Amino acid sequence: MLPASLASKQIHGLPATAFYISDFISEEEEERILQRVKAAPKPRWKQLSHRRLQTWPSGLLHDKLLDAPLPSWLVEPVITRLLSIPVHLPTKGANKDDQCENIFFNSPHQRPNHVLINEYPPGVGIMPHKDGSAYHPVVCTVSLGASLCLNIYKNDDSGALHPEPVARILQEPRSLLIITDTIYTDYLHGIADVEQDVDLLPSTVANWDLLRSKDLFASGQNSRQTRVSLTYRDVIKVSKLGNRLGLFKRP
Ligand SMILES: O=C(O)CCC(=O)C(=O)O
Repeated sequence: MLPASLASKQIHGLPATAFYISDFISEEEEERILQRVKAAPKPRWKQLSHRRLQTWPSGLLHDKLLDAPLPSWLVEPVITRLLSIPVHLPTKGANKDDQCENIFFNSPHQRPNHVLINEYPPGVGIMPHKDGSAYHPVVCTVSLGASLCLNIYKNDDSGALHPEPVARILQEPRSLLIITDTIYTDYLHGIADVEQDVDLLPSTVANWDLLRSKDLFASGQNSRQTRVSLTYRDVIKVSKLGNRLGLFKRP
């Protein structure tokens, strides 16, 4: 069941602003998307040292995306559903259009146009990083297959990374995490290279109250299994060249 607005799903106790919806897609939808990810032809995968990833519709060139549609299995149900959720509940007397603004209402294309698919086997994470200025500062992550913790980091005054995360967000399979505003622009995020997330407690997991299956983490531990993430973003600069050459048709 989708929330009436994102406001009820805000992760409090974090820098502004992050939202977590534990049951964003169903088990059937999760399975269908995982099948499409697995069915992608081998050249779609970019193999990094421990992790592999797919980039849809294509990688960026000098921070620019060649205009091309996303495949329908990345649009339905995720983008349609995402755009259907207003950020705030309507307030009495407000203009109707203002009441229904979703999280992409002020992004250049009013919707995500780019998806990264990352696959993390147990023990594999991603270094702390910022997503950077090629994207409008909203990133929406759908998690598939398994749970893990996303760590949030801050640079100290000299610009060096403070090694201890300032917060942790536990992402369950089928959940949606939205990161925007200061937490997007001023903080870094990363995933530790561990086989187990430990010390999981209401006091150490920022989104504990919003979790679907707190009981699964009652031992304070999460044994990692292979987790796939879909990260949706709006790339600011889009080149129409791909369209003019007729290079891309919706797969
Ligand atoms: O898999 C995730 O949740 C994070 C992915 C990520 O940090 C990225 O794509 O930049």
